[in-house]
Amino acid sequence: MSQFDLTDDQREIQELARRFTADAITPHAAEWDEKHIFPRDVIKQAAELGFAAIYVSEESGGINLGRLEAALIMEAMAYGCPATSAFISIHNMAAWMIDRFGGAEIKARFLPDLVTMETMASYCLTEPGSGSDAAALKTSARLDGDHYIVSGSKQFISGAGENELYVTMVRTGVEGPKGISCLVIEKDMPGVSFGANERKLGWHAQPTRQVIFDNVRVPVANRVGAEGEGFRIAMMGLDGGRLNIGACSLGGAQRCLDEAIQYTKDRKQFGQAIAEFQNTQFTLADMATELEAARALLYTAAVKVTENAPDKTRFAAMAKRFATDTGSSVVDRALQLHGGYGYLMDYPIERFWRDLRVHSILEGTNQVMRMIVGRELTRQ
Ligand code: FAD
Ligand code: 2MC
Repeated sequence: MSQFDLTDDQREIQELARRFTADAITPHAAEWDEKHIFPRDVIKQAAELGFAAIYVSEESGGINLGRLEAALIMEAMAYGCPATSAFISIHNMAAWMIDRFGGAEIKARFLPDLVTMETMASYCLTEPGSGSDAAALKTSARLDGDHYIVSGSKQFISGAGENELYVTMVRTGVEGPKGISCLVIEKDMPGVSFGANERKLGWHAQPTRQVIFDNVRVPVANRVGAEGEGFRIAMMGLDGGRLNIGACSLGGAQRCLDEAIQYTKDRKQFGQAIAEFQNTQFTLADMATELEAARALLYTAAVKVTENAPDKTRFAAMAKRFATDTGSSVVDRALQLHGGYGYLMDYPIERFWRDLRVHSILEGTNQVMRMIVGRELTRQ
């Protein structure tokens, strides 16, 4: 078996995710987008397949698969709706952080409901004043007996207002990364409130809001990992999240490539199918080639994260940068091949174009991805 062959088990999980997408996601995704519907029930159905806890351990109720399997699932679901797939990815990232770094008590309290998606989780790192420079975050958590008093706000939080749990990076100590800890904050704790649902270019199928903490009393028992470990935990979560976001771009771009092939075979101009023009064929050829290259890099990076390879963070960053930029570029060309029809909401391309655009920004901008790669390449 070559390094890039999928095993029978991997093909099976991919097939399961594709069938689920075809049945439960693809037929409804345009409506979710247009009407800004958050499809909570369909997302819960994904949990029945184990997709809410893909790399959570079996002891905690997860399906304990690797990051390549997770990427295959995210890619398959994004073929129908990148926004929904990405939402499920973020939940997976938060659940994994609790399972991997939480103590027995916090795991027993939160994971059973996270695994079934009875409760859903957000990941809260970004603040109004700290996006790329995440270690500059200011949300404070001051120790008061067996509670922290948390004050501050988190910006652009996916799932905010809908989700029950907020895996939140807060400052418990000194400035910089070493003073950061990770707390699970519950929606119904007094002092938690939410901003308005942001009006966005894409990702309409899930809400994005500010989360505001006003002297919220959070039990010390809700801390994940030790004090000061929060930044490392957050970054390790993102190693996997970035793979998944890249996979969401691959899935969305594959859908648009398939749509473009069909469309150009059907559409006639100058007395022939536009697929017969050499420009069309060369464009499709480049789209397919670049997508396969991005997929190969992403799968390689996923295996490295599963294996905890020393260069996993660099590979996850390279793969996220390349897959998201390639994905958007492929979708843009698919739109061009559809002519004016590509610009209409009657066809799915414009939705993917809008949904994929944000993948180059969130979970670390593609400039930050270059910074991570460049720093490691030039480190002494
Ligand atoms: P800035 O950091 O202000 O960056 C602005 C520009 O400057 C960018 O182009 C950036 O690349 C560039 N830049 C910054 N620093 C450098 C540098 N050193 N070198 C070169 N260029 C640089 N965050 C969460 O924590 N949880 C979520 O669930 C979440 N969901 C999101 C959902 C949506 C729809 C969006 C839009 C964002 C979400 N985010 C979330 C936030 C996201 O991660 C940030 O937007 C992102 O990290 C960038 O931060 P910023 O927007 O503050 O931009
Ligand atoms: N795994 C483990 N540890 C890591 C790590 C990783 N991937 N990345 C960094 N660390 C450690 C690092 O080793 C260091 O520890 P030590 O001093 O003990 O060696 C510590 O964390 C600080 O790291 P840096 O010195 O690299 O920190 P710096 O502040 O210079 O830069 C940077 C970090 C820019 C990489 C980080 O701030 C970053 O990723 N910024 C982008 C923010 C981001 O991705 N936001 C996404 C929000 S979530 C979202 O958008 C969603 C949609 C959910």
